[in-house]
Amino acid sequence: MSEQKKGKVCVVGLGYVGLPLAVRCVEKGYETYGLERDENKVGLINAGKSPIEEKFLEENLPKFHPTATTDEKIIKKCDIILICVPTPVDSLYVPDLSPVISATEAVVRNLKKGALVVLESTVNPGVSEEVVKPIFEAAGYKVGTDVFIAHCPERINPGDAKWNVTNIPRVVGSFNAKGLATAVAFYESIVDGGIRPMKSIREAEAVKIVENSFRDINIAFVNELAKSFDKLNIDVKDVILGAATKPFAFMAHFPSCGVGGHCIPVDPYYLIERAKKSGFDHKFLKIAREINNSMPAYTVELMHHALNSLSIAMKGTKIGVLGISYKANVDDVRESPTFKILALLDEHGAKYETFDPHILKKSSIKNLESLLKKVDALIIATDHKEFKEIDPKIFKKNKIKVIIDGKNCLDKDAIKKLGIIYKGIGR
Ligand code: SAJ
Repeated sequence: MSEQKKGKVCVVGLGYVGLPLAVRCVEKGYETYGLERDENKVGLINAGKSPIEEKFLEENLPKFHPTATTDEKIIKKCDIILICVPTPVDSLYVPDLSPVISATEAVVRNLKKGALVVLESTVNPGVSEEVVKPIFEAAGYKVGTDVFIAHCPERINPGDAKWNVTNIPRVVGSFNAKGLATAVAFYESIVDGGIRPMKSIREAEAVKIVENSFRDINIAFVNELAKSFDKLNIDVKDVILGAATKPFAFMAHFPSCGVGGHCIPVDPYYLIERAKKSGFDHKFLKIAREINNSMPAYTVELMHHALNSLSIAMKGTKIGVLGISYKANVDDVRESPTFKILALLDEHGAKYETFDPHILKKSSIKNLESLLKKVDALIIATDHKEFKEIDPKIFKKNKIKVIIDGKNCLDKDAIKKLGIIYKGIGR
């Protein structure tokens, strides 16, 4: 799209997905607004400060910040609306589309005729057709002429130094050729990676679910291997790294204390639930979810057995849990396995302290040294850089008796040489 033809953009939801997208639109010359319900975030963003600890945002937001507002009427001015709201699951893993529905309703209330509305939130195949489109039609809009609806699944990878909103290839689907062409042209104007038009909006919705389910089942595969190899006394990490020397047809994933985040543990449930409505049972996806959901308990059991081998009960023992974030070097706690680990430690009557340098507010102790002084055993729940750099001698100095390395990120041999019981996940 050339400069003069560029319309005004409104990004609905300025979180991990929407904010980098809005920043990129500003950088590419679009008059860009952000509709965000959190007033604090709005204030920070308008002051050019990132509410999220993220390298891309901290570097680019000060230079290219959108105009953020809590007022949905801003949509009336805009030709391109990008919906980037969360699509969580509830405690029974049933998908919750309410954020998508309320965002769509806000767009309908303020629609500028002829606008392009793109849903970036991850949804199961069918949501654009069965949920989003009817809301526009119920308001009397003709989809494909009064409004163009497309789906371009988000692919933000928090904490990734290489891949970000500027260069990650995207897929786009729509309800008709004009909607598709408009959406493809828009994304080609802001993304340096390729844009693949999909056969229909359903295929575009399915892509994201498939790519994240692919990751979830591969993680479940190595988590099951870890449990098996613990019994066979095989170091699963060494085996995976060995298998990864094969330059084709193998993609390394690694076992851990659990699968967290807003994507991987959530997205498969969208397909499981929708396929069930059409009479198909995704056994394999469900087994993978069960295996990954079992890892926090497996981790706590490893601690239980290790303490018992020293004739120490879990009850009353002080255990330090290092890491609250679901993923290394980010400050995101969504679906973090740490919360399940803490609940299980509670059930065992263990006393615990937590420390995460990226999430100090939720840490019960605000620095590593103070925590090490107070506990007898450790669970590493997040492989933050700060934890991987700890000199194992510090554990010895603080009389740590057991370390369960939930991310297989510490030096097993160095720790064992110091006479500390070390157990990883599958090593
Ligand atoms: N995890 C493992 N073993 C692995 C990889 C991850 O246990 O081999 C755990 C992590 O510790 C974390 C969870 O799984 O708790 C998710 O990790 P992730 O690296 O997949 O991080 P996410 O949730 O940020 O996933 C994003 C996804 N991006 C999008 O959905 C757009 C995902 O598609 C990417 O594949 C992933 O980043 C990535 O590749 O890093």
